[in-house]
Amino acid sequence: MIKALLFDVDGTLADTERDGHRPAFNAAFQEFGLDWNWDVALYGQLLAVTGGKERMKYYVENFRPDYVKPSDFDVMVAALHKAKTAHYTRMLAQGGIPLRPGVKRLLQEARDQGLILGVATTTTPENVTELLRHSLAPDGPEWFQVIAAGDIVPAKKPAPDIYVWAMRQLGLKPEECLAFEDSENGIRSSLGANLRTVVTINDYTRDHDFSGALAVLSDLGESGAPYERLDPAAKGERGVLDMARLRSWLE
Ligand code: XBP
Ligand code: MG
Repeated sequence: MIKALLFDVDGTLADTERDGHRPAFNAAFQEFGLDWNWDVALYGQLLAVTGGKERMKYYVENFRPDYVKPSDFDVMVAALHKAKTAHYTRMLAQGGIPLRPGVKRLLQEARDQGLILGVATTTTPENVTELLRHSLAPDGPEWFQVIAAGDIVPAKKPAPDIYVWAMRQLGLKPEECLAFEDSENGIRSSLGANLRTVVTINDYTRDHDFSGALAVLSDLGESGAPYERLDPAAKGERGVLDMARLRSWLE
């Protein structure tokens, strides 16, 4: 009996990475006078690491042997990330990043049917509330009974911690929930928490391994713009993912 839908944020609720987080990182690097610049291709490689602070450290360690870390490097990374988050939330406030197709429709329907909504994400909490407020509804954050985000857990995705934490807050078992993800790190996290998972891909993740997904879709679909089903089980199927179809998949 499905009681809750748990959503990843970046790449799932909205396509935030290429034109949102990435330019925000670059703006922070410029602000700090660093010659770091993450183009679209490099950022795609850096997305292997979840968490902005972790991603910057990964970049220095793996792509910048020339960079000499200052003694307070961790402090600097935290300050850089704070600046990046300010740039990103300002972008959201300017209404720059829309929700992906079908997201608002499914959230509204699930809410109308009394399901619990939750967020389980690696991103910073204020990035979630600002996205929901500006791209879903002014009371968007209040649609969700739990917003599990960022540093609230010790290990970020692909570790299952964030999903386990979210379900504990809701007092729900995995079989009562359904996860929505967009990436391999994400589905490894949700499957690690024993959650059935629907995947909607994006340009950065279309070639990821989504083995174990309940379904892999181009997006959630809207009437007049149906999704394309990409997993072998029903490749080519078209449709709109609504609660009736979800329930039929879960039975
Ligand atoms: C995506 C991430 C985040 C964002 C950047 O999270 O890994 O790190 O890329 O946001 P998810 P921060 O797909 O789990 O929503 O800089 O705030 O980490
Ligand atoms: Mg994601």
